[in-house]
Amino acid sequence: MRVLTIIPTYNERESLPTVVTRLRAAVPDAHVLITDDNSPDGTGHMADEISATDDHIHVLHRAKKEGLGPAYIAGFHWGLENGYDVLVEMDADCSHQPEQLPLLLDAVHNGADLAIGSRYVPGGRTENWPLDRQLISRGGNLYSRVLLGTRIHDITGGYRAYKRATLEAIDLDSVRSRGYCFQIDLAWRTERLGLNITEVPITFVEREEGVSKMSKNVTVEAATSVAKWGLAARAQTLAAKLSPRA
Ligand SMILES: Nc1nc2c(ncn2[C@@H]2O[C@H](COP(=O)(O)OP(=O)(O)OP(=O)(O)O)[C@@H](O)[C@H]2O)c(=O)[nH]1
Ligand SMILES: [Mg+2]
Repeated sequence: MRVLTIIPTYNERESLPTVVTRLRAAVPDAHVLITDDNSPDGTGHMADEISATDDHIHVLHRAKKEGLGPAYIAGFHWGLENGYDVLVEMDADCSHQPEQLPLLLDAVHNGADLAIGSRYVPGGRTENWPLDRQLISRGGNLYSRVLLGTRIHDITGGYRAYKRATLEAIDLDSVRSRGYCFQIDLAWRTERLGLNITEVPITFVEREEGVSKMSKNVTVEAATSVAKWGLAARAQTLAAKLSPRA
């Protein structure tokens, strides 16, 4: 399996060297793609320097900050074009511990079309996460369960491994989500395609360096998008029930 781990970055100078070093040590065969949105703190330049010393590390420079969604979509296209079999999502701030990546890759190896590193299945947990963040995260998952009827416990989680065929089955260019609802969007598309989703327990660790990109806009986007998708799905189910049978 050729594995590509995509790490989106925006102002992650303090965290980037650590996450890359830990990842290269944990899974030496995996390639890494740093997808930087022209970070004002020079993360993109730092990524170029790191990549110049290691042929497993690649950099995708994007013109401006557009959110997590477009950065990942660009990374997925790059990975698919370059022939990778598994495409991994990982945050730059070490909240997703690189040492746990083999757990996700094992799940894919054992048949998962999408493996999600989950905080909310038995064995999964968070470490040093402030109560307000825990509540937002738990609330987001509950909200998604109620409105979408999803069976996924950690649908907002961003530590994932996608089989290439899963991303090929999703119309990536139709994805409009920019912030964290991007994670919900893709997981739900995968679930609705009837593909195999496995949740693997992980320990999510609060970032130690750098600044959060969590914002009110991101939360509002997620709340309204999930409500919209839930209503659209219900309308579709109703229309199917009402339509005359052949
Ligand atoms: N390329 C790109 N990366 C982004 C953007 N927004 C966030 N990221 C990256 O996405 C990952 C997740 O963002 P975080 O700021 O860690 O979000 P969070 O985990 O909810 O917030 P913290 O709890 O404070 O860490 C990090 O690697 C960020 O650098 C963006 O607009 N563009
Ligand atoms: Mg983080």
